[in-house]
Amino acid sequence: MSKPLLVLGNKRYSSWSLRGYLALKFAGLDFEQTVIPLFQEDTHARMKALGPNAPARVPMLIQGDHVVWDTTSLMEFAAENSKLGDLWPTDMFERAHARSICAEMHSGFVALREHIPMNLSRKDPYEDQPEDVRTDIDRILEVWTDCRKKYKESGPYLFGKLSMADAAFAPVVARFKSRSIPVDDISKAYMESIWALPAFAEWREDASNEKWIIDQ
Ligand SMILES: N[C@@H](CCC(=O)N[C@@H](CS)C(=O)NCC(=O)O)C(=O)O
Repeated sequence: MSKPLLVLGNKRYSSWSLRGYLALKFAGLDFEQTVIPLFQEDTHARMKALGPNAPARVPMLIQGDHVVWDTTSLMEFAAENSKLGDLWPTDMFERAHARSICAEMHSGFVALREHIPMNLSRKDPYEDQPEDVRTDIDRILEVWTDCRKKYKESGPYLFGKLSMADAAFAPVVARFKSRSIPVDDISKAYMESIWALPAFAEWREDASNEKWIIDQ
């Protein structure tokens, strides 16, 4: 069978694409990749043209006539097919905890997304902190420190061992680092562990070589 194709948005900006990419990398799956630049006149048409059921959103994974889309299902697909062991905690309640924080990430943090979008080229501190953004930041730090305190014995990631929850929160690490968001020591150490992941470093390298700059 040929390798699946992972369709991504610009690596500098597309936080959902980063999650999908890390999910496949964490699972040790082999794939080809292509980037469809966002915010272009033909962006949606190019996405829709990729196959039956192709959504006008990235990431999506295409294998023959099959399309897997929306990051949550991509993460589940990667975890089910992982060549590198379990990517959800094996304990039922820890697994539910991991899925809960991924679901919270997927459906929430609207103010953070709007005010501090991922932009891997930015290096300026975020000065303005409206209350809804502060609330989102505080909640994320609470999620991280709670996980790290509970699961620190088994490793440096949210659930000790690397899991899909780390893929879900990696773009937040990028946002906090690029905009110098003040964080507690536990969160800082967690952020450094994620930043140092080889797959994330590769992604940043690719992002820095992209030619597309989006002003907004
Ligand atoms: N719920 C989707 C969200 C995907 C999404 O919004 N992706 C953005 C890029 S980060 C996109 O495709 N935008 C295309 C557009 O709006 O034109 C997921 O989890 O994958």
